[in-house]
Amino acid sequence: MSKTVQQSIEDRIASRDLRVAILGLGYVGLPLAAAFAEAGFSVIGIDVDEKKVRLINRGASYIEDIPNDRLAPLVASGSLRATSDFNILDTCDSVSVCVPTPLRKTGAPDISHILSATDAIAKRLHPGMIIVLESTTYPGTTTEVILPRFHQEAMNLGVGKDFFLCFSPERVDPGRKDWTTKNTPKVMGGVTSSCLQVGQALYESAIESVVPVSSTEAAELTKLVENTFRAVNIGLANEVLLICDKLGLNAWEVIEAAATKPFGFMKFLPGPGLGGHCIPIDPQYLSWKLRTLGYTARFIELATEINTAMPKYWVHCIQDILNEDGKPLRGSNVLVIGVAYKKNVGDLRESPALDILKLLRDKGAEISYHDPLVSAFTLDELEMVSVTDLDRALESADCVLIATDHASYDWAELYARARLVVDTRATLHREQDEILQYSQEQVKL
Ligand code: SAJ
Repeated sequence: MSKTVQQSIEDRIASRDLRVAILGLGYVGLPLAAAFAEAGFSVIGIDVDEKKVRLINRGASYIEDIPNDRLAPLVASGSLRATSDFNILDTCDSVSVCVPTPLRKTGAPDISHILSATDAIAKRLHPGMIIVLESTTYPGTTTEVILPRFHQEAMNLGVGKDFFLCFSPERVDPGRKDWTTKNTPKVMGGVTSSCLQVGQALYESAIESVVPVSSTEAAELTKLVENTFRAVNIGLANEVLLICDKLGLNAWEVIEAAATKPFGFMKFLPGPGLGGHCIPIDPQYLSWKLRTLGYTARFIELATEINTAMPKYWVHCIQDILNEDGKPLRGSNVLVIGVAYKKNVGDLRESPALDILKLLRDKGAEISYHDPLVSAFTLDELEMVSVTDLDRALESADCVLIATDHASYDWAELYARARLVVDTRATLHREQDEILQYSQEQVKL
């Protein structure tokens, strides 16, 4: 009896006789491509950005988590190559879709990248093909949006029989060294049980553990719950800061003390606001979907309200501390330390530091910034360049705002040189004894 499509594809997975495509070569796609290539597959990375394609084919990485000395050997051996030609999908057996899912200006999900990837695949859908969507999206995208497009284009092919469709959310934490694409458990749901079996067999050959769930919707929601959990708890940490401000207490001291509880507590810290391309965005995908079902996800909406108000809170702190020094914000020189959305990365996406800079500029302050990982950027039309002489900039600033606590800074040195400091990360004041070293008028947490 001839083998079913599923049996033959599973045999080819086992013998690594499979051409794996990764569509979208960003901070998710490139590490995934490397993991499959290192697992012995022939991997084709596909991206619309010719520059990325050229860099990869030269063994040059643009993703901090994938150093050149890991990428170059994969390219040199022929295990991994990149292209911008989508026709290559005709010869690929699997394709993992790792494209961005931002928000529209209206706050609604923008799945346009998923749609164009789906249409490109649908045109080239062939028997035995495995499609795994990794991009974070609202529950229902895989079965209500992607699957119908495949069936329109390839009426003769049946899902779960001729091709296999899964959702498996990415869990990349940029900059993290301990948990990587390879060793972070990977949740996966299939449109049918055979889809899940095939998708799981493929991913288990490159990733240490795959966590099967009952449907693609369950997998889509799992990711949103993970990131909503973070956004809501960061919102709570920021509200603890606002509460401590009213009570004249140090939020970091209180939260660090609470974190000594060995069970039943998970530490989140206040900050300048919520940055990155995931945590501020993903919960909005969930609340949008729920609104279409007539439900308001109040925790998400409240956390968003608190988190997005943090830049304004910190600008008021700067105004207050300058006021106590007899200086108006207008015309004062404010230096922002660290503009990336979190420590030790050079990524500006949704960074609250940018909102703080815009607010300061709109209130007439003279703004400048220093960030060892961000050399320059454009703030609306304003060209911003990181100051070169940090010591001089610290000494000439009327007030310094610490927005991103990159590990490379010497905080004691910075405080010693700065006249006034507003510290959104409490870089020095995690321990009680150090809190007493700086009188209140110099430091506003
Ligand atoms: N933040 C706080 N207080 C905290 C933690 C974070 O203000 O206690 C801020 C950060 O400064 C940053 C934002 O929240 O601006 C997001 O921080 P993050 O640590 O969640 O970092 P991301 O967005 O780079 O990575 C997250 C992953 N992080 C962790 O699990 C630690 C994870 O949620 C997802 O795998 C990933 O987003 C994603 O791609 O979805």
